[in-house]
Amino acid sequence: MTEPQHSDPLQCLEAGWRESPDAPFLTTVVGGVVRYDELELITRRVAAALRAQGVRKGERVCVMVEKSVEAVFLYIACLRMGAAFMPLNTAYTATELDYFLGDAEPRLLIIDPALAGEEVRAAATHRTVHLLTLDAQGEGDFTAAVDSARPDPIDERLEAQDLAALVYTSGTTGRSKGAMLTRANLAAGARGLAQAWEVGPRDVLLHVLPLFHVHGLFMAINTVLAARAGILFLPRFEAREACALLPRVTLFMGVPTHYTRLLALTEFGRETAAHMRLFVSGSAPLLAETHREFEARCGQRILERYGMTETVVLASNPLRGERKPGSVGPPLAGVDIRIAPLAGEGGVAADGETHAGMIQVRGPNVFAGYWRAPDKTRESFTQDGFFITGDVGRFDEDGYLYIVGRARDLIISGGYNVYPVEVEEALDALPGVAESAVIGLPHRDFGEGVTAVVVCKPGAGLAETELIAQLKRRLANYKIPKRILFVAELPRNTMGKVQKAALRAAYAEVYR
Ligand code: MLC
Ligand code: AMP
Repeated sequence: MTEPQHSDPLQCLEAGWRESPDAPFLTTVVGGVVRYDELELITRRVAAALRAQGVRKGERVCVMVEKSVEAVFLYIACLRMGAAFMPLNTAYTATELDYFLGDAEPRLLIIDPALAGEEVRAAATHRTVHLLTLDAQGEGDFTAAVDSARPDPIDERLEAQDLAALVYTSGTTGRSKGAMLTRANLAAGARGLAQAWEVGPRDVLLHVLPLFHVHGLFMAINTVLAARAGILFLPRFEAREACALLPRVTLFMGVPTHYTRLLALTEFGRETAAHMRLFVSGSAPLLAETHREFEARCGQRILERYGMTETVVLASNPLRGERKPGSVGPPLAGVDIRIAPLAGEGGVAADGETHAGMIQVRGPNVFAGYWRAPDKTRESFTQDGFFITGDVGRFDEDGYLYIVGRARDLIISGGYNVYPVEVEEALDALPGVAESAVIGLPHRDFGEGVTAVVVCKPGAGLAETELIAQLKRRLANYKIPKRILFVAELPRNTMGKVQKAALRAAYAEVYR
């Protein structure tokens, strides 16, 4: 195992390049290999292409592309020149993108050509953002710009507190906010995981996650860089293909949906997992029953960990100690986690366990605040500097954290966050809809299935398929309800508040 000590993600990369120049950094399934020493040259050329487009240190580069090796280079090139990488889910609609461009004011938008329709081009022009394309095969006018660029000779002066990434995350109220992650935040996350999981140059990670969220980007790529490990790169997760590739790797990082899909394959078993050193799960709760079924099937205990866009990573079950099903483990080294009493409750229980309360966190991995939203930033931190996560948890007597609920109205579907209020607003704006309530219901594949309960206006005959088709024009596809149920009225308490718990109980069996 190596001891990754660098306090900057780029230094991590360059250390790898110097110490093992011909080690493979990334291998594609069709056999392409990018060595560590090649990364230097390639990312300097990408940086030069960015500079030629007018991008300077501190400016945002908005990237809304399908997963590709070139997208990885683009991210590392931003790190190299100190531009803030701003990834967006390719599922976002033109309306959603327009908001992000207006809020972040990036210098450049690099987008998949299939997404760069008239509406998107108009939004970019109106926001005075220059647009270049990059497709899933790594082709596009951005690639043409890179091909004609000479390696950028400039070594920027980069500070730990410089902005490295702006990652948008939805709020319970209002629109998405950009979480400002510094270089120090990214380095702390990468170091923390490389150390905790003893990742080293012999490890190869099967990379199946999207590159537009912190899991696939910072936890996966940065940890590999920090440890000088390698990546076997899959453009998207397909269970059968992933299963067939497991014998070539040692590490896997996934969301619970990946694990339930692997378990659904009859061919997945001890033999396929025999070469694996570690399976990690995060981004959503892993059911204790999935944990047990997985161990029974292949003999490996999934290691569950807990993170957030605003904090990269916070807690992890131990590599060597006990991995407890249902728990996300103790805090990582250097991370403070405390449980703050919820109204009317709190304190330490007699047996050393804490009562459930709000999870608050502090540490070098915790972000610098929300982009251009000082009020929201202030509200999200306590006076003594702890970030209020919005997750409800408790510690057991061994110091293992359990996430037992959420203090915010949030659904996590297949590892993607969906804020019901956003879907409700979109539904309520449709003709014929009087009101709606959006809830998450237990779903075999996605963990929670986004579900809408709708009251129609008198005389309006609404069909589920038609409402779904209309929503698809407004919202990213993973936010679209899997089912829309019609009711005469929504259950309310005496204060007039919709009783979502009653709805969840009434419809708990919809997807079973
Ligand atoms: C896809 N679909 C989803 C969905 N993913 N619906 C609900 N929830 C999801 N997560 C829908 C699409 O809209 C589409 O519907 C249909 O499923 C098929 O789309 P697909 O693209 O073919 O899906 P698939 O490749 O099977 O995707 C499933 C998945 C993906 C599990 C591989 O969702 C995924 O990569 N999840 C990982 C998300 C992630 O990286 N989260 C990390 C966040 S960071 P239709 O109707 O349009 O056909 C974080 C911090 C931390 O949380 O701690 O990690
Ligand atoms: P995001 O804002 O997309 O980064 O999602 C972060 C949220 O995902 C956290 O606040 C948690 O609610 C949830 N999350 C991440 N990891 C886990 C986990 N292992 N178990 C339960 N929830 C998790």
